[in-house]
Amino acid sequence: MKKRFFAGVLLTLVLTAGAVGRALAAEFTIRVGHVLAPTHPYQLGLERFKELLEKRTDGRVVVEVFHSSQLGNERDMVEGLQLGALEMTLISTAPLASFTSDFLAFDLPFVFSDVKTARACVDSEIGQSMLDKMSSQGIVGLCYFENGFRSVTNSKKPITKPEDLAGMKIRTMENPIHMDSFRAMKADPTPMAFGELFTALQQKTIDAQENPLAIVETSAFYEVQKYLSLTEHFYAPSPVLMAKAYHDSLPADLRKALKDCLLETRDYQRQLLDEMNLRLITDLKAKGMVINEVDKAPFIAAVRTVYEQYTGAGKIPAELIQRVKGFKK
Ligand code: EAX
Repeated sequence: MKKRFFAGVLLTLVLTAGAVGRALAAEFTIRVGHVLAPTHPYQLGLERFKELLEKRTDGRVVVEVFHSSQLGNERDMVEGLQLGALEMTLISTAPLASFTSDFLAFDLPFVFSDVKTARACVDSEIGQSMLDKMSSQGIVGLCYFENGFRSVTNSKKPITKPEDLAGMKIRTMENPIHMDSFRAMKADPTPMAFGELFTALQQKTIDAQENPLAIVETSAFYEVQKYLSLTEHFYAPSPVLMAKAYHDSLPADLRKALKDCLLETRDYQRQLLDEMNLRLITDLKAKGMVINEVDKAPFIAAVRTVYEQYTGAGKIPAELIQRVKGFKK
C-alpha cells in the first residue's frame, strides 16, 4: 500500500515538474476558454490548435484550454479579454450583441440555407470586416470556428409548426434577434448563459432550448429534453477572439504562427462537426429523443417581421442583410 502511495506522489511530482518546466520554457502562455463540454468540437479543435502551435513555435508558446465555463460564461470571457484578464476565447456571435451590433446580420433567422454557404460567407470579407471592427472593443477577431445550425428541443411535444411554440418557455442566448424571433412565434424567450442551461431544463424552470445537435449530445440535453425538432432556424458561427493588447505584444513571427495554426484548425473543427452530424440523429434517437423534421416555410414566414424590425439605421444596414442573405459561395 505504501509503495503505491509513494508511486502516486512521485508521479504527481514528475507531472507537475513537467508542466512547470514547459510553462517555464514558454515565452507566452495563451489561456483560451469556452463554455462547451470537453467532448465537443470546440474543445477538440482547440486541443488540435494547442498541439499545432506549441509544435510550430518549439514550445515558445503554450496553450491552456478551459472548457465547461471554467473561466466564466461567454460574456464574462469577452469582458476578460477587454480587461486583460484572459488571452483568448471561443464563443458564438450571439452574445457579442451585448458589445456590438456588427455581427447581428449573422444572427438573423434562416439567413443561411446551407452550411457551405454559411461557412463561405463568414470566411469572406463580409465576416472579416465584422472581425476587424472588434478592434474598437480592444479585441482581435482571428477567424470563425463553428457552432452550427440550431434546432429546438423541448420537454412537452413535437414542434411541427410555429404555433406549437406558443406559450413555451424557451431559453435563448443573450441576443435580441434570437429573443424577438421566438416572440414572433408567440413563444416566451428567456436569455440565459449556457452554464445555467442544463439545470434550468432539469428543474423545468424552462420548457425548451435551441442548440445544434452536437451540443444536445455533448451537453447531455437528451437527458432532460424528450423532443428534438429540426428547425435549423439560426446558424451560429463561432469567432475566435484574442485580447488586442496581448495579440499586439506577440512578436510578428508568433502572430503569423498563431493565425496559420488557427486557420488549419478551423477546417479540422468544422470537419469534426460534419462527421458528428452524420450520426447524431441516430445516436440521439437511441438515447430516447423523439425527433421530427419540419417544413421550414411556415417558420420562415413567421419570423419575417424580425427582418423588418432589425433593418435600418442603428440596426443592420439593409445592404448588408441583402449581401449576407444573398451570398453565393
Ligand atoms: O457558443 O449559449 C449557447 O447556446 C451556445 O451554443 C454556446 O454558448 C456555444
